Amino acid sequence: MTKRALITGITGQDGSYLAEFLLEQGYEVHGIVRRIAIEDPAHRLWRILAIKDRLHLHAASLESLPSIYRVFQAVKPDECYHLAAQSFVSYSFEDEFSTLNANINGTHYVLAALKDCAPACRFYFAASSEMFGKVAEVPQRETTRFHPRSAYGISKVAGFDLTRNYREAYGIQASCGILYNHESPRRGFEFVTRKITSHAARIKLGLIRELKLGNLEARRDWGHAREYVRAMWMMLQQPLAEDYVIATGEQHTVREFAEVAFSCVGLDYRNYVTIDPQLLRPAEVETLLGDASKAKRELGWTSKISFKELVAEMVEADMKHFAAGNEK
Ligand code: F7E
Repeated sequence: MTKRALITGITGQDGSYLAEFLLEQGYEVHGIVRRIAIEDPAHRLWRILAIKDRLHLHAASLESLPSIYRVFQAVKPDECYHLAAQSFVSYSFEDEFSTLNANINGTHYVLAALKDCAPACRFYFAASSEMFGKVAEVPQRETTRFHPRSAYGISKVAGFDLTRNYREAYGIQASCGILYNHESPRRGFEFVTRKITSHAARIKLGLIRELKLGNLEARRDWGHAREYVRAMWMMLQQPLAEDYVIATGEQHTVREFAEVAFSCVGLDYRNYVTIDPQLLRPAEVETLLGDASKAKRELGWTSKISFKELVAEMVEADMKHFAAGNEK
C-alpha cells in the first residue's frame, strides 16, 4: 500500500528536499502551507514549484489547532515530518514571543492532532544543535546536556521535551533529529552561508561591492540539506523511536566559509568583508561540533558531501541565479 507522509514546512529548504525524496520512494506526499502561499505560488512555493503538481497541499496554520486537526483527519498520514518553525536564530532575539509561540505551540498542536486523529502515525521532530548552545562538551552527542542561548534554542528544547513526552506518555512513535547546520542553494538569504555565497556571486558580477558580517570566529558543523533529509526518513523506518545527532563531525569558522566561497569566484574575501557590530548576537553560540556515530551505527547514515563541495555548489548556483538577472 502507498504510504502517506505529511510535511509541515514543506515550502522550506528541508521540506522541499524531503518532499522530493519521499516522492522518489513512492510516497503520497501531503504538505501544510499557509493560505497565502497557495494564492501566491510563484513567490512562496518556489522551492517546490517543479513538484507541486505531484503534491497534496493543505491550507492550514500552525497557530490554529482546529486547522491542524482538520488536516490530520483528512490525510490520516503514516508518517509526519514536523519541520515548520521560525528558524532564524537572530530574529528570535528581536521577537522572542512570536518565536516561542509559533515553535512551541505549533509543535504541541501537531502532536495533539496526531495523537487524536492518527495515533499510529510516526512522528519526526526537527530538533536542533542550537539546543546545546553553550556547549557542555565537544563534540556533542545525544546525551550532552542542553544549554540553549536564544528563544529559538529554548523553543527547540521545549519541542524536544514535548516529543519525548508524547512518546513516553502516549506511546507515539516519535523521534527527534538533532540536526546541525545544513545548507544548500535553497537556503534562505538571511542565514550566514547563503548570505556569503549570494554576496560573493553579486560582487563577482559587479552588482554590489561589500559584505557586512557579524562574528567571523563562530564555528559550525555545516552539512548538506539534501543528505540530512534522508536521515529524517531513516529515523522513522526504525522499529523503535530514538533521537539522533545528525552532523558531519567537521567544524569550520564563518571566516573559513567566506574564504572558500570568495575563492570559488577567484576573489579574496579580505578585500570585501567588513564587520558590522550590529550583526553580533546578544548571546552567541560560539562552537558546535556533532558526533553522529549513533546515526552511523543504527541508521547507517553518514554525510558524504564535503565542506568544499557544499560551498562550491552554493556559489555556483548563486552565480547562475544572479547572472540571470534575478533579485534575491
Ligand atoms: O548563523 C554567525 C552567527 O544564522 C551561523 C538555523 O538553521 O542552524 C541555523 O542557526 C553563525 C552564527 O545559523 C552573520 O552569529 C556572522 O554564529 O547561519 P546562521 P545558526 O544561527 O547557526 C541551526 C542548527 C538551526 O537550527 C537554525 O534554525 O554565523 N554570523 N555573521 C552570521 N549569521 C548571520 N545569519 N548573518 C551574519 O551576517
